Amino acid sequence: MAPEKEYDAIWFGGGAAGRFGAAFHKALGGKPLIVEEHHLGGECHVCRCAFENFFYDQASMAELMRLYSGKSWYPNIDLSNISLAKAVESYRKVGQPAFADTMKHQTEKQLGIEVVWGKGKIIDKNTVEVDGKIYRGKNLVIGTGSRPTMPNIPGIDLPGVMTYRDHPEIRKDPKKMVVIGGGKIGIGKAAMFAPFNIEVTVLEKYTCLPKWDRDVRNFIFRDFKRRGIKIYEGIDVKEIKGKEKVESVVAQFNGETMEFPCDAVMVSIGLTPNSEPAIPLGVKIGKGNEIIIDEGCRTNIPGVYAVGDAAGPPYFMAIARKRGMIAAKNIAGEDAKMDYSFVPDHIYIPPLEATCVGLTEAEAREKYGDVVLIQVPWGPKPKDPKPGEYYPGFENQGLPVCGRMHTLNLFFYGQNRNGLVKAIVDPKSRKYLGFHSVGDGAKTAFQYLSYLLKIGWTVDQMANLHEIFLNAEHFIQLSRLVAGQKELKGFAAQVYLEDDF
Ligand code: COM
Repeated sequence: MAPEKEYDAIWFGGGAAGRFGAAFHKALGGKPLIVEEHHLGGECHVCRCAFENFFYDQASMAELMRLYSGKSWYPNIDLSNISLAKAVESYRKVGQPAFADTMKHQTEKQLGIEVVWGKGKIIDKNTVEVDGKIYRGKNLVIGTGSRPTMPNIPGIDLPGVMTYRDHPEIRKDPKKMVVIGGGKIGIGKAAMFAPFNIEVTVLEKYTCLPKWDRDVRNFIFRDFKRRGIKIYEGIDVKEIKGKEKVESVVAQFNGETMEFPCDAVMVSIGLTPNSEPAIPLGVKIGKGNEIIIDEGCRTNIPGVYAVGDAAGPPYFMAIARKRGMIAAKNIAGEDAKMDYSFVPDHIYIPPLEATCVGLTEAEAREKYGDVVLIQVPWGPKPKDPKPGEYYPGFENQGLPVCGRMHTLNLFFYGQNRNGLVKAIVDPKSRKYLGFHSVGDGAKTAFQYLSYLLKIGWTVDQMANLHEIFLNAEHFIQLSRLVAGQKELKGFAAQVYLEDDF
């Protein structure tokens, strides 16, 4: 078979990494070809970020209706009509195909990148076959993504057991759901399912959100408690039971066997890179099934690169896209390297979101000793606040408030569920070490805060910025309040928020 054309690189997989890499490659003057079986943008608009964003809106709406129904001037809302199945149906009908078109249009028409559609087969490091046609590339970039990791337990194949991939496919509203795995996907899913009248229980073998700052974890788990979302940590799931479909989950907890009745199970214990298509090339594969790459996204085979989730964690769209960009630069003859420092992290917990970048307080104390916290709230909140009431003595209950449009509403009517803002500073250098937030709309700022951390931004520099009050994350004004201190101390009388979830 004669090759169709020769390309500077074949991008095997047109997900976030392949699409952005090919675009960067073309912009640098190269000739890329994307080989894609399903969708440009990968799983994004099928079941990952675009879907998550849409579903977050839906879940926030449901949660806000629940919170505000009948309060103040808000009408009483019939909450029995809230439906997860209906919410995802509209995504399937409109959102998913619309996003797919956008990606296709942007890639092929706007950017003019060649795409060959179909299931590709890697023949060798310069040759890919698609539907009997041969395509030749000087370089090959593997961007085949990842899949959910499934535990090897009885019942895992029962109908009703799903992963994030099946979430948009739900056709009937579950009543009781068990989420296996309390990482950011599991906690985010729990927070998103609960507003839809679903009783949610999270079972985590070790610790939920172990890498997150204690105060953010406390905020989330206290909020879960109030909303009736149950969490078990240190619990070992042994079996999923059911005749025709899932009926319960059996687990060992503190030496006891426990059974959790449910009609749906969401498995979220991690991701496994799809490295298999690259194995025949002889690329090195790591313990987690990832393709091993160097800082320049090169595999051990010259001219073969791996990008995105296929090359292992961190599993984050920005990292996928940046790996694509770095591979493109290196294909074009540069010597570019990935920088994994100060990568932000984010979870939707409707109607709010949690975002962080840099060190947690515990990590900062270990590394820098006495650190300064610039934080609100900085002490206990009323235990079971009634909507619309003021609680003297809890001076931090609502001000300064954290977040955007929901903040004041959540303070006044939402049982004091407005968020948390925390910056950690090294008092000697006055440089920030980490930023943490629970709020509404703060995540946008973290894209830039991660860069400020990297360049060693100080409290004094932050205090010189121009805030547009009320803003979503409050770091400018909070820093300005203390930046005048010669010896940086932060706020007086910091009182820890208790672990009371
Ligand atoms: C995520 C998909 S929206 S991509 O990164 O734009 O291709």
